[in-house]
Amino acid sequence: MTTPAVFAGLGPKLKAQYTAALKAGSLLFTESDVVELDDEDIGIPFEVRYAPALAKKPTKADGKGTNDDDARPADKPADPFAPPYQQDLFVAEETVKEDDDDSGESFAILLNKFCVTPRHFLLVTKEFRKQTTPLSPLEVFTAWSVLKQLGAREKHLAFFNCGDESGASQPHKHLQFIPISNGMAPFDSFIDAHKPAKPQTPFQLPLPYANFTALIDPPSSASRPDLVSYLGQRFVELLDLMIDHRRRLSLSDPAALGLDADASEQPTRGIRLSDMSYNVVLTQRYLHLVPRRREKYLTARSSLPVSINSLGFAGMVLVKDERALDEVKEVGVLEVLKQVGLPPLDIVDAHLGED
Ligand code: B4P
Repeated sequence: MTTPAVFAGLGPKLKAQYTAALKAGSLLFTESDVVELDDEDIGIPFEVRYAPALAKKPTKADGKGTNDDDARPADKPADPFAPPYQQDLFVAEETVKEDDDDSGESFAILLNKFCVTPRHFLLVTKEFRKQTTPLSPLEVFTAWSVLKQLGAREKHLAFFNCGDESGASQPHKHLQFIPISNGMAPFDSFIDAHKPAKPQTPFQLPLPYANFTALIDPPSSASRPDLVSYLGQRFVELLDLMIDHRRRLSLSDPAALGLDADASEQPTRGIRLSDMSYNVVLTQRYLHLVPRRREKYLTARSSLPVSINSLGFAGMVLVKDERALDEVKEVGVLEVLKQVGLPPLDIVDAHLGED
């Protein structure tokens, strides 16, 4: 018996629900302009999306906590990803199991209420789980299966903002998905050009900030339990590298982590995975993880700092202010990403590529 596909028939459901929600006014689509900013040195075709209307949206820093707190009636729960779901935004729900003996994990797919790209949607856990917990093997598998299914018609990219400095504003566990308009994410070619000879080895791309990538290339005959375990393992390899990098950085450059120089005497002090901020980008072909130093790029001229989430590290930066846009154009996207990421370590690089 073949295992049924995860979220079967999702593409047409997403399209129909998005059209209905937009028409009903349940979803707020914000217009934006995209400026291409190819980096001449490394050749990544970065995209900067300028959405001035978003500047008026309340943020965590305004003490609003969630995106639609202002509009929330007193009796509505503060967690927008908890059931009962807003019907117009609800697309599907499913309990995904590793095998028949597994009780599985239940997920819902919801449209993003505040999107700047059409059909931006979220995969949320039905039970409340903290956004600061790492992705489970079944969560990586479910996200990858959704990408694979949708990719047959339209390529998508998934992302996970984890931790206070990652750009996350909602504490309920969620991954997000956006369609890739031309079928190629900005980092695809760069990753292809730097992939190691042994595809099973995670690697660091030559960028001015720490980053870790694992290629996804499971055997075509892999069973579902094998796939869950394979994808979970690929993600854990990246987490391991991030933890190792942080430990080494606490010795060599504690200030980069906001630590006192004394911290170098106790390199493991205070390191808890749930305290670490990082971004994850997932495509059908790779997982890319970037540890974070801070959420916002502080601009010199604009009063609006530029908040960077995982999409920044997928090569897509969002700005809400014209002066910030000019400044990003002037300094280049890599400089922005460098400031909000952590320094790369040669020593970690040396470990990558070993068996
Ligand atoms: P988080 O992980 O908490 O944070 P985020 O994506 O960075 O979004 P944020 O809310 O900080 O928005 P921002 O102004 O920076 O994600 C929560 C997600 O849930 C968001 O997508 C949010 O919109 C959505 N949401 C909140 N309340 C909801 C509700 N009641 N029902 C359903 N969904 C709800 O950015 C604005 C938007 O632009 C975000 O969606 C962001 O992901 C997206 N974006 C950022 N950079 C982009 C880029 N370069 N290209 C395209 N889109 C981009």
